Amino acid sequence: MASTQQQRYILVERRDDGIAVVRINRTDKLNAMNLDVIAQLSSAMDDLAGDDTVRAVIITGTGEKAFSAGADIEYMSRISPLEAEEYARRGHAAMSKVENLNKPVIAAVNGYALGGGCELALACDIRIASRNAVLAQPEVGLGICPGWGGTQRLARIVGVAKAKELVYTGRRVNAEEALSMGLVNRVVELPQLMDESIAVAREIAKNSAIAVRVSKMLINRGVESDISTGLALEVWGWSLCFTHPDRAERMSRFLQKR
Ligand code: DAK
Repeated sequence: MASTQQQRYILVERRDDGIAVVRINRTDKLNAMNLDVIAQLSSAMDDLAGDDTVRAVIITGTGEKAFSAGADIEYMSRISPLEAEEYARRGHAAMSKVENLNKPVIAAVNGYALGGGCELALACDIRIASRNAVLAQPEVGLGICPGWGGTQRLARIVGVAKAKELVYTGRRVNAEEALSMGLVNRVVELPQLMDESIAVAREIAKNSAIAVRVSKMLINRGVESDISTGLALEVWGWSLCFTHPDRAERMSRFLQKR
């Protein structure tokens, strides 16, 4: 299979506060995701899933211009149908690993998040955007539909009507508009983006990791289910928290006013 030479396209920084920062590192192509980027992102998610010292993950792009300009158009322009299938399969797997990682993932959207870049942000739990962020699903202009979850996750996050408008037109939205439609959770100035993302990650990290993990699983599975199934899952997830010493320790800490 055609593939660019192996470079470190994904940089993982494990901080001593339990937060890991994952950076897409392909600045010269505005962090566009070729097969190597996808493969390295996928393997980074596997590593982080197995690391209990990491309590929250932040994904961002290197540089000040782009979170990710999407799938690699140059690569897509020259691949065979079989390579396209592999690209699709691996891309979906990577996005699902982000979405279902056993700890929360924050997208720090530092500029363009287009096509697959927007879809990567959508797979994250929380999106914090810098003022210069631009988000869009421009795929239909390239003769393809969104393919890494954009037709599914976008509608679940902003609602069907807005998702249809964004996907059919491919229109770019700025950070403020993205905020107004719930596409991003908050907007900050670019120099504050990492501090703000780390602050949110720290707020998460001070809570019980098992309780946060169960909550993520319940919300993710719940939005795919009818309400009674989701509520039944919640009963089991809630009860599961009682198997972990964190619950007893944290409740007695409260009762003893520690
Ligand atoms: N792919 C490859 N290269 C890209 C790129 C991309 N998506 N975006 C930018 N680049 C490259 C440019 O070609 C240029 O490379 P050089 O010419 O310097 O070698 C470099 O990055 C800088 O870009 P520009 O010179 O264009 O920079 P500007 O500031 O002038 O413009 C821009 C920035 C973001 C407005 C522009 O670069 C742009 O429109 N880029 C394309 C954005 C886009 O349309 N993105 C959506 C791609 S489609 C799939 C599932 C999902 C998908 C695909 C497959 N499967 C299921 C298999 C997803 C599809 C997409 O994401």
